[in-house]
Amino acid sequence: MNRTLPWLLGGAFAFALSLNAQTNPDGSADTGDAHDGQKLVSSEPPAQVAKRLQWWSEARFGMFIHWGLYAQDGCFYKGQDGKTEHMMRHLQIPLKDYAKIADDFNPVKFSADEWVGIAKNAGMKYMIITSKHHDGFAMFNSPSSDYNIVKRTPWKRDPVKELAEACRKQGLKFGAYYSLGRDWEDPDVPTRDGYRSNTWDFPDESKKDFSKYFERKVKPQVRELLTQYGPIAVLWFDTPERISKKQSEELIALIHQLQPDCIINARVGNRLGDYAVSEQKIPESGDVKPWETCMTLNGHWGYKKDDEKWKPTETLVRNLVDIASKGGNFLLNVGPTGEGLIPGPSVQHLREVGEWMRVNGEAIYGTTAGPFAKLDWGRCTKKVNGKETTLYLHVFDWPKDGKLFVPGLRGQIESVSLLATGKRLSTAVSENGLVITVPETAPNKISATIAVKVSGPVILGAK
Ligand code: FHN
Repeated sequence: MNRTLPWLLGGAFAFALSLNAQTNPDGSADTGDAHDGQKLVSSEPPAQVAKRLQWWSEARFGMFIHWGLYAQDGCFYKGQDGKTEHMMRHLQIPLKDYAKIADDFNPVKFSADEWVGIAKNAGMKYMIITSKHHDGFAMFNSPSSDYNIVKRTPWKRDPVKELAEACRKQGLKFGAYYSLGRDWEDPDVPTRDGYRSNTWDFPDESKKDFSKYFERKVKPQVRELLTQYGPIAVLWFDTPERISKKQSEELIALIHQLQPDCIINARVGNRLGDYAVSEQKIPESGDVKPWETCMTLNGHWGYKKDDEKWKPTETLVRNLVDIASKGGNFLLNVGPTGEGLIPGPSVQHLREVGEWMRVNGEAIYGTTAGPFAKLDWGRCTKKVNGKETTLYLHVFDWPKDGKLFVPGLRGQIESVSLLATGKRLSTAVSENGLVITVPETAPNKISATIAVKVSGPVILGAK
């Protein structure tokens, strides 16, 4: 018998498995972050996807919430530093011991109205909360799995229900994050490299069958999320890991059958989904496909009690402007405490972002990427309304000589004004672009907006 045949078959199987486990063409691990230059391969007509995404594209700015048992003591466990919301994995806490955290999880200071009010006041238009993170603990009433916040905590309330209702009351869209390919409670969840599996309770990766977990937990819980809480605007999947293309497609079909308007991100796996995820980073340039940058306010997704390194409000505003100027959405994360409070510095910085948005939100909401490749002094977003185009110039570095040069801009300029006050500004057309005379002091030192209204096409480039 040919002795090499089994090796060949084994190798082929391993290769097939690796493809099935999602690797990029260059062999690098694909976290489902399709914003790696790869095209999304949605089977739907682009116009149908664009229609579903319309409110999302106009919203531009949302709140991400990472909340779970790991928040009980700020990602610490019995005095040990669990580092992040991956605390259970970092400290290899046995499931039976980790589950006991729920016995004391009693966030009596939680107020859905307050959390939604903080998001709304910041100018955010949608909210996405972790319904189940990698620890497998459902932060919602899940009849298919008793390992959930209503069944296993003294608090006995359903924050997903309360937040969905509060969002509807206050006019925000509501969505749920769901850890798809990592679940440290279920014995059948292998990961691409094993490294992100629960190998301390369930050591033998080769015995794990993702399809059993997919049928037993994923599909029932996705169905619960889409039938228990009214409209779910976004299902934000994470870490697709070993899901097959067929299973990704099956999940999308289930979601669309239950809620056709529900947006699905690309971490549903296998280059499917409605938009790409750029985690903790802002792409150098925009992208043809819809995309969203998700980012922490400090260095952690979940509440980390010893992390006080909060991003300054200037950074948050300029990130939002930068992302919008490239046509993306900004999903900014908060990590509430075990008591149910969003940390004070998060609230303060979001309040300050809201102050900026109340004056300049028109230059973010409903805009698309600006036409300039690069502007030394800031960014540009664009809004087209029939024959009229408004270019919003976001000036980070206010010119000291009172002259703002817009390279290459020509076309029928109807008006140029400060968005904050409506004050009209004078301009001069040079052969290389437009020169705007600006007041000595910027209306806002973080980012001041100038609205340039152009009738007809915006023309770029020297005469
Ligand atoms: O491992 C998770 C992490 O905890 C967090 O939820 C982020 C959010 O995008 N997603 C995974 C890392 O890519």
